[in-house]
Amino acid sequence: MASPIEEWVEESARLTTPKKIVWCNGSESQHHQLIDEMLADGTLIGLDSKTYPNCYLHRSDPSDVARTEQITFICSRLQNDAGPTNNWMSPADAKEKVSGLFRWAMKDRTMYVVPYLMGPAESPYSKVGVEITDSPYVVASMYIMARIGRVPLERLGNSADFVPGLHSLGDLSPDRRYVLHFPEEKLIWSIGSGYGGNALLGKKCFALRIASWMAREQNWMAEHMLIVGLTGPSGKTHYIAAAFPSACGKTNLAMMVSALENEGYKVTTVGDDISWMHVASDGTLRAINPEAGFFGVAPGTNKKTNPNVMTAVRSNSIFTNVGLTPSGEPWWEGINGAAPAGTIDWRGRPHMGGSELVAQANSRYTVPARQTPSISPRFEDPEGVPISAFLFGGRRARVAPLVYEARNWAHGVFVAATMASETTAAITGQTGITRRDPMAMLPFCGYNMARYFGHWLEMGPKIPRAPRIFHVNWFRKGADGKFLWPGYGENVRVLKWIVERVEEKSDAVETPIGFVPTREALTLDGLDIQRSTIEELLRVDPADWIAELDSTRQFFGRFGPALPQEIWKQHEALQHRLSRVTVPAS
Ligand code: SAT
Ligand code: MN
Repeated sequence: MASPIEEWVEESARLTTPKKIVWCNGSESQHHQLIDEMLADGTLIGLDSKTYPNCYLHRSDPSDVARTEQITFICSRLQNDAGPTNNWMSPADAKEKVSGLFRWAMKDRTMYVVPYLMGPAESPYSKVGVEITDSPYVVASMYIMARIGRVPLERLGNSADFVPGLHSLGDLSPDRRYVLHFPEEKLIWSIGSGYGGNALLGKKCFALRIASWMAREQNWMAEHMLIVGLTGPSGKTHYIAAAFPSACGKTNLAMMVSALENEGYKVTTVGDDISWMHVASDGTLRAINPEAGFFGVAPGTNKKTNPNVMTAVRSNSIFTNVGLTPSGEPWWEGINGAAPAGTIDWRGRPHMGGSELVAQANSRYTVPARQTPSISPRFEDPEGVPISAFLFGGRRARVAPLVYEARNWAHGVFVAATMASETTAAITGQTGITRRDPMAMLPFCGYNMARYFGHWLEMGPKIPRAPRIFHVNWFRKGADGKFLWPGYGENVRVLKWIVERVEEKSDAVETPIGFVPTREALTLDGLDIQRSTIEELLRVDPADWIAELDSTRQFFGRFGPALPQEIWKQHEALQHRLSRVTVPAS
């Protein structure tokens, strides 16, 4: 008798009619055979084998370079289960509309069956997915980003406990492109795109959208968070999970080189994008990184902003939509000075200088996580790492101080739910527009976000040793429009204060928005920064925060009666605390 996975493969083959089916076993030899085929047909270009051994460049269709939120749908039975911030289609409508696009889609192509495991091999928290795809580039990327082949197959056996994901490039036409999630069936359908976030179904589709739905049903948390360890001079390591919207330096923070290394503070990387967290028997919240690789934005990455990843990408990596130098090395804006003469741009054309980009703005590297020198010794720990603190942050030129601690769990959930970031020119062409992105989950929550806030509120009391909740802002600007805080490796100074708060060892002042460090509580030795700058970084301006209350009231209003009352209670309480410190205009 056919196993559930075999049955699903047969069913998918009847629909998409591939010319051949290949089961991926995760072996190096099979991976290299696939790479050789892609080198032969031009899907991949080999990079310099001395400086970038086993590294490749892929150029995507120019219309297919980023996630496409407008064609991403949650197909729950009830529209209200998707909520006001997700696109919704009924499962029946979605299947009818999109099965037509899958029909015969693999006619002249090979169908690859990619069983994959999200999470460490031996972890009770890991989960199996199976992706069917007609893109060998997707298979080679999944080889880096997840544990594929034998390991998940053995774990699965004859069980039906896997998340199926059907993917086809289709004809790559943007108007026949869909990324569909059927949360009740735990099923994913994606057609018309080969781009990472749309096509590597283990990442955003499974590990966030489907997993967030499962997590709510099963009392755990699937979050868009990096995970880092901060080891102090005593040798004790605290783990921190942090959520930021895009373009806020998440990957750089995850792989940061501590500016306090001489003082004995070292940062290690567990994950750069996603965290799955369960309450453990010792009362801690344990986090695993479900991924095995990093899929990071290349432009702006260099030896200064992220030396660890620059070392990591020197082998076994795939670069997508970056430039190619005459010596066969990858190149992107910000890597190091000007592009060498003779560099080819991301579309494969000679770069003529001027303002045309060499690398596409969302060009990427895909690299095995274990290759970063900063990788945590507990990266593969099946039990996960205990989380001491959550960090939420955004890009705010004003309003938010460098760091503050929430008053308690419920207040922390409110802080996270009001998270916002100002857009950068790269995203919209308009700068300084404040966008709310609660928990950085707006595009990734697989259900109604009002209920997601409710899930967060309910989780706190279930975690005996719950993480403390903090908000950070590396991007505050002075009157001259310049950043006040140096950022990057210096951010460790803020992490140190956070860990000392967790250990009840550092000072803070209570303000209406929460606890802000005293100037003395921040370790600033060796940093050339003026006293007035620090004061400005830590300042809480009640007038700014009162304006913020209006904006958050409007945002929460979108969720109607589904919004937990506790969120409104927190909003009122903040208003009350602010009104006590502001002198009314007479
Ligand atoms: O764009 S992706 O979803 O592939 C990656 C990311 O946004 O973190
Ligand atoms: Mn992400």
